[in-house]
Amino acid sequence: MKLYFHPVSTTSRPIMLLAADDGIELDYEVVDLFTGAHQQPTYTDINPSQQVPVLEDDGLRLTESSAILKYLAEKSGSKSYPSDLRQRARVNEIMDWFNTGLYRELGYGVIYPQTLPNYKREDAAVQAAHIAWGREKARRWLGILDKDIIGANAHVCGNQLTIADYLGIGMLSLGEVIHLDYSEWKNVSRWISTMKARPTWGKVNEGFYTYFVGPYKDASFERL
Ligand SMILES: N[C@@H](CCC(=O)N[C@@H](CS)C(=O)NCC(=O)O)C(=O)O
Repeated sequence: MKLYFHPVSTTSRPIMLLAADDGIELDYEVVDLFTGAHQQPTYTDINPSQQVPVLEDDGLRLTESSAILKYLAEKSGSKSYPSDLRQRARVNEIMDWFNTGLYRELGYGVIYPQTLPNYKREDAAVQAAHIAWGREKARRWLGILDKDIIGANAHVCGNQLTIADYLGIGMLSLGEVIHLDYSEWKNVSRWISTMKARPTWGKVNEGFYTYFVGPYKDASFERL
């Protein structure tokens, strides 16, 4: 199986983490987002959305990180995607919640407009209003993640690690680029520490820290 990816990518890192944890063998092919390789015709033929990740498996071509996580976990029989119908439904629910709620406001509302030139609004007032909107909504989602989703549990779907944890930690760790401080959300902070303590975390996220977090270490940002 082949994974088109980029090492800093919020949506590639969860798949790399699952693969590393479960020993799933993938041929990794970097699509260099920094040089615009994803916008070239050869890659647009592979994914018209011009985004990573893309998984190829024997004639199947799959986009969308959430779908790829589910496919790989199901195919490899990973414990991180429970076979029990109700438990699996819960995992799917939380993955949708991350993708359609928290990521939109935290990633596209607050972090990307401050770090990626193509997401920055040209008009300063529009940029400020966009970030203010994102910040308020992201704070609300973080409160729900903290109190209602994680609560006293170790993980986002109870006490077992699931692919929802992999998807979510990609998004939450993105906050490190703009030095976000999640300490007021105690359960979220505890869960982030748990995920980052995984033995595979450092190696999988080496590129993220080198090429995304590192270059912004002395920059100042609007935070939460
Ligand atoms: N919904 C997609 C989003 C993929 C996505 O946003 N990928 C980013 C990297 S994290 C990308 O390729 N961005 C390039 C661009 O949009 O120009 C998924 O979950 O896979």
